[in-house]
Amino acid sequence: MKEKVTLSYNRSWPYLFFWMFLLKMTVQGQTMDEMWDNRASGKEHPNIQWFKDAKFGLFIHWGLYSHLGGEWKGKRYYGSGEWIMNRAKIPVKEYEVAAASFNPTQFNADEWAQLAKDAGIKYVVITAKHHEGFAMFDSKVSTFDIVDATPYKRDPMKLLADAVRKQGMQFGFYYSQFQDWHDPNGGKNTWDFDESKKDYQTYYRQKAIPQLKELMTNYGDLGIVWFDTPGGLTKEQTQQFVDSLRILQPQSLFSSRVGHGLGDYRDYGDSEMPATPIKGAWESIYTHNDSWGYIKHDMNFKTPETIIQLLAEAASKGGNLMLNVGPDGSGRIPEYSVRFLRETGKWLQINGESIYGTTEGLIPQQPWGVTTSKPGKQYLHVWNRPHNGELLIPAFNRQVKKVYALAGRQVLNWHKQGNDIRIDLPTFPIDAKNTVFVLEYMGKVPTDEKEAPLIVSGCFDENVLKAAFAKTEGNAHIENLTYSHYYGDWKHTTCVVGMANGKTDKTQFDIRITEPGDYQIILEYACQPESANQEGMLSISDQNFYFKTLHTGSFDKKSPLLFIKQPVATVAIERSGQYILDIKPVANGQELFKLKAVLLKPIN
Ligand code: FHN
Repeated sequence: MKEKVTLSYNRSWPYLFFWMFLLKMTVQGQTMDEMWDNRASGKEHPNIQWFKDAKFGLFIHWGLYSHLGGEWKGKRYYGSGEWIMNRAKIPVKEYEVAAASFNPTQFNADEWAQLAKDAGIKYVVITAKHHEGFAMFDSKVSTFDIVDATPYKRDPMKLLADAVRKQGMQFGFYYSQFQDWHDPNGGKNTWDFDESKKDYQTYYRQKAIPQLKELMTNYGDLGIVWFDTPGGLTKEQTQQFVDSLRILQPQSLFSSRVGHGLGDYRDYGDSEMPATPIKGAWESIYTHNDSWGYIKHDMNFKTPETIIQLLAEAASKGGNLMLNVGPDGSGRIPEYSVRFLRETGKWLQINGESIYGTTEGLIPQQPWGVTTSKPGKQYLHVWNRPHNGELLIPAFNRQVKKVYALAGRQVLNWHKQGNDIRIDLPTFPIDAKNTVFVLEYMGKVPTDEKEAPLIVSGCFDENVLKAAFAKTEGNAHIENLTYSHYYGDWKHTTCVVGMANGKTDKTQFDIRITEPGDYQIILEYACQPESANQEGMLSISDQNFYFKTLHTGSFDKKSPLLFIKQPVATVAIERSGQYILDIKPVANGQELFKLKAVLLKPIN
């Protein structure tokens, strides 16, 4: 998509836009990486520490779209309910009519803030204006807002900002700075307005900036201003845009989607978790069901266990989780969001020490779970209990002082075996969501231990070697594939791709098998039609195993990427120790497959 941008100097905005001349330019079509700009400025914001410590945020998508609930003229829409105006191509005039019956009388700011508090949330970010262009606050810039255009007539943002701060949490606004489907000059409404005739600068000058100024002036201290889907500005213009807003609230953090690498912290793609630890402040954002905005027929909610494990995973990689809820048009948060958030809060009440204020774990991801750190402590988040009740901390060459359960502080026996630590676990329910143990130690843990081999153990039903941890040769390389099921419900899968040449291309996993025995080896992959029916070879422990690829489907961003789990070998491992498992095409041909993982299952 091409965006035509006309820049014009305006005397009334001297420090905003130093555009001295009438200038015309074209901004190249946006890629997804630009829409989801995840680059931060690299300069540490003086107020970043609260954000780094917070770990758990609540995202709220609430707008006029919530009133429609994913349905328009009797048709149900799936995925991204906040995009209904765009997807149903609802003309501005018709969309405006919906506001006349939007009356969220059930909205109770104190209840929302109490829920966030109970859930263990540390910051709340709500959509003040989404792409639909409707302001959920009292704006003097446009009458298309909740006070002027609806029977509700009050400003819920004011009430929520106060209630959230009263509970001791940080408060922030989401603002769609470029896409505005209501404004003739705003980005991306192509069904009412001719994109080539738009003057984005007029839109920024007349709507986005004045509204952002309202938000940054009338609602107290904002912890965050969460920009989204940047567009229509060059880097210099974005810098001026940022500078003009920073003056109002220098302590506010700006999300990376302000664009051009000028944010204060990194936001990953929607529902994306980085595969490995990341330095600097960052956040993963996830929907609770399959949509950001309320959809009445979307009941696919993530369970408390999934939320807790996502939270621990983000913390183990050094980042935050901001989980979204989509309240309905009456102002109620969906019941499952309420319940599952409270469940998460109960877990955090006991285990919060292992999440808040932590930094990335120093022990690489294990078959049992992940770790988070505080000085002299490793928090061991155990998701999978080893069958023999002995937790292996591989190659931990530090002086261990003490190991105990975080809940109840029960001290545990442990012993050293070579460089490994082996901890005797107490019994805990097999379905526990995340049981945390604390390992206290002396001395520094060098970060190069992250290079340690992946553990494969006979004490778990399944050991997953993820593509992100593979070493690749030749044309083989690691790629993050992004696709959606419905619409905007993005999925991200890291795969090894590009293995096509039998002589040069290879994927290798360095593993350490801790229990000898028989293992079944399974390849998890997606395979396009042209890749199917090719021969590949897997080698381990001086044995070669041949297999043929099976067709699963084509890769296309707009549909599910289907993965098959294909058993390809049974192997006897005589001794515990280090092994290399590699996979390559037998001959030259098409890409062998998109390899997501290799699974090793002990055979008892
Ligand atoms: O288009 C929006 C979408 O509706 C939602 O607000 C998400 C949240 O990160 N941001 C945009 C797409 O990435």
